Amino acid sequence: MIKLFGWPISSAHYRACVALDLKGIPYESVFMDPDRKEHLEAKYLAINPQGLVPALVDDDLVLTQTMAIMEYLEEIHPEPALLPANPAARARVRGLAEICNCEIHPIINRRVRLYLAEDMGHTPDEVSRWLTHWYGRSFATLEELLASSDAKGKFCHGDTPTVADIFLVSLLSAAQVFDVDVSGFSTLMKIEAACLELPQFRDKLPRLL
Ligand SMILES: N[C@@H](CCC(=O)N[C@@H](CS)C(=O)NCC(=O)O)C(=O)O
Repeated sequence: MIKLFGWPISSAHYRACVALDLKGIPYESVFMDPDRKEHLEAKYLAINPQGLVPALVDDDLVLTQTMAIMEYLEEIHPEPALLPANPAARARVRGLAEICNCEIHPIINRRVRLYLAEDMGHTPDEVSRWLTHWYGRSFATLEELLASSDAKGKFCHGDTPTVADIFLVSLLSAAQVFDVDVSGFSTLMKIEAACLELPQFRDKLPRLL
């Protein structure tokens, strides 16, 4: 059976869980404790030298990075599709997902927050300003792109969930854990609400754990 290394409040582990659950692929989560730095111990670094979660392990196969994991799942298990069939639509969906994956997550990540606080001596208020600023910039872009798009339906693209929704909900959920006010992004909020009607999105939501 597939093993998914992570921890319950990890937004990236959540993304892999939602993709696996939407596709109905069985797996087992192997949780580590980030406060005890288990993800930086030799045992896990042998699996993922980056020291980030999730890592998907299936016998000899080891995959890291949630976008790569989702693309792999899409190829081996195409239904239900998490990417539209049309190439232009696929690129649009990937572009929306990458705003979360490349422009938000790397700079609000745990190790960045810890570096700001512990190595650079920033106060909790300053770290909070950092998070609010960078979430706000990218959520404002996403709000604009989605609110003005004819391609948006109930979800980011049409009326079925795609990788864009999985990335969006994972980062909205993390923002709310950090008390970043996201209530002004009404289109994003509506998409999140539509996603959370589905048990695959709702059941492992980081903020509920
Ligand atoms: N782009 C990566 C991000 C992975 C990532 O940053 N995971 C976080 C947890 S949500 C992590 O492992 N953080 C550990 C740390 O910052 O020390 C992906 O999507 O898989």
